[in-house]
Amino acid sequence: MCGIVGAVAERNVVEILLEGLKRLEYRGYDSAGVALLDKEGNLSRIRKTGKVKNLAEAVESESALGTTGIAHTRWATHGGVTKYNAHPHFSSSRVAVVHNGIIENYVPLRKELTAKGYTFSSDTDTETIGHVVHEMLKKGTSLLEAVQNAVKHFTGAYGTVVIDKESPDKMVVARSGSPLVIGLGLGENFIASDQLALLPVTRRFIFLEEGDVAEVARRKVTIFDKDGEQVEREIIESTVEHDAGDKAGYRHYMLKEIYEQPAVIRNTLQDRIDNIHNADALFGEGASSILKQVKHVQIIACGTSYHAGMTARYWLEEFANVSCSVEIASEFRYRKSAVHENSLLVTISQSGETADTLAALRLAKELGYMSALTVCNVPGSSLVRESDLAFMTLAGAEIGVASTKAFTTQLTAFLMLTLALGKFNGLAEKNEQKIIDAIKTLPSKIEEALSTAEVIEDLAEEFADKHHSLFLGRGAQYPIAMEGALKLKEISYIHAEAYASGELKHGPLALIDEEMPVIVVAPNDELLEKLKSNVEEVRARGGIMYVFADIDAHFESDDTMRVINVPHCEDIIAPIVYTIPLQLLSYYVALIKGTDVDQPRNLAKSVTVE
Ligand code: F1P
Repeated sequence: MCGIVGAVAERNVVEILLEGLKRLEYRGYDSAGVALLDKEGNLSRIRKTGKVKNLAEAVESESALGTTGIAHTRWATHGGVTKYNAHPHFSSSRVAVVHNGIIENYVPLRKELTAKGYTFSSDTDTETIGHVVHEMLKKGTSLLEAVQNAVKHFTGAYGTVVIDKESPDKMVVARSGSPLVIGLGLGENFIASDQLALLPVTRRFIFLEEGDVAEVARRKVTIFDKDGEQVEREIIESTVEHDAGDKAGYRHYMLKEIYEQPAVIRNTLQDRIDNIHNADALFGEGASSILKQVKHVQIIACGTSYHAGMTARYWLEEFANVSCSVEIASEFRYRKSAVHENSLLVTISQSGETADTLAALRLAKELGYMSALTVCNVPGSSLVRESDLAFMTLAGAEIGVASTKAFTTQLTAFLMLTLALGKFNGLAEKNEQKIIDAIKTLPSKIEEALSTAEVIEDLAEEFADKHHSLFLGRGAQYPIAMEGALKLKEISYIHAEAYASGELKHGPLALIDEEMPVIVVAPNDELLEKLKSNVEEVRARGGIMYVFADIDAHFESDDTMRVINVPHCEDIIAPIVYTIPLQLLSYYVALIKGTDVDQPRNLAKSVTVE
């Protein structure tokens, strides 16, 4: 969470910082700020609540200038959304700091620092960083040494950048738990919490590792590892394409990303689906010999990615004959779990930086999983770097906070993992071919599913005044119902719950009335008759239903039920196809409600704090 950008240059860095913040706004957008040092060592600061554009207006009207600068877009953890809690934070008018993460011991630190005469002007944990560094500087050390000493006092997670008025041509940065990447320029250098921020100025990056502290000057970058040893880190040439400014004519990034799904699934499949037996090419070197031995798959993820894992479980157990458990990362990491024999840990994440998922991966390494695979959309992200194997979803940058194309490409990845594991666990060639043929129809089936948009836009009106809703599905469509409910919650702020429809009579039926729309996911599969009985249970209690159904499922619209036809497809790909109309539903309801579709309140795209 929170976006960080910093620069040291000969030129004025203000535009670089603002452009970087705009590109990072998906990480948090409740307030933003910038601190600048000019060549004479004058330190200035501008902070604004609200989006980066508010800050940009203020920066322009004040004609701000600086050759060294740090900037931040905030997702509040400690302290409300006010100008005073916005970063950068100062210690006196000497040290400025931006921070991503949580300093967990900030309460005792605050007490100690107050006793030493420091005054606090915010409610944040971050402000302690500036004061501790300042305290170290008073002992006559360099900024680098001051930060190296200061970090010894912090527990929790931080990606932090510090500048000091007395050393105007450098930044010192430290990483522990929150990602930071150094961007290398010619006679100028940069820092950011995500390479996307720096793509307009460089493509050469150094990804800092856990415990690294680095001094970033105009012409020199010096990195020290967690033991204080000077180290060389690899310089990586980025291949990431990203133009955050481009909505390609769509009103929102989310809509653009929904419509990109046929193309990005095609990308994700290309060169892979016809090469499914070459596990090393798909999942990384050594994958074949690892997958051969897998007896159990443990999937760990959060949010939408967790729903991808829940869906994958149905496929892995049914078609690959491998037992599978799925758990939310924040639960897994804090309980004692038993490790199955020959168990493969699979993390799923669009960002590759989700703090809980990363912590779960690190824990799993200690617990003795045979190997760790990540299904991820961001090359070079922490999860990719720290996993043994990686399957890269090729969804391209996803800017809308509510995940759409990242989710369906994750599901596509799991269909391929199912085939790869199936090969070693008795999946018959004939069935394998049937699955491959079905997977290949995905892009065109999704195109057809997108044609439901007009009908859905029309029925979205009926949701605008509702406060609650219920999503129902069975089998592999149960997690899709969960994902549909999550999308509606995230962007329209309508309370939405999902149930496996067999559970209806165990409680949720009590909620049914005409104010509670019930959304049913109804492909024409072997569970259809069971689902139809559940639909009747809702109808008998006066519920209003919206049924997303295969035409051959023979549902008919009437006073209490509106049927939306979804194109017929093979059962195995139905969870992906039925996701599309549910994404569209949440989008059009949000549009009518006038919410901020791409940046819904209180959320962020990359959840780098636990
Ligand atoms: C997990 C997640 C996303 C969601 C939102 C917040 O992220 O819950 O699914 O859309 O952006 O984070 P990740 O682990 O998949 O990056």
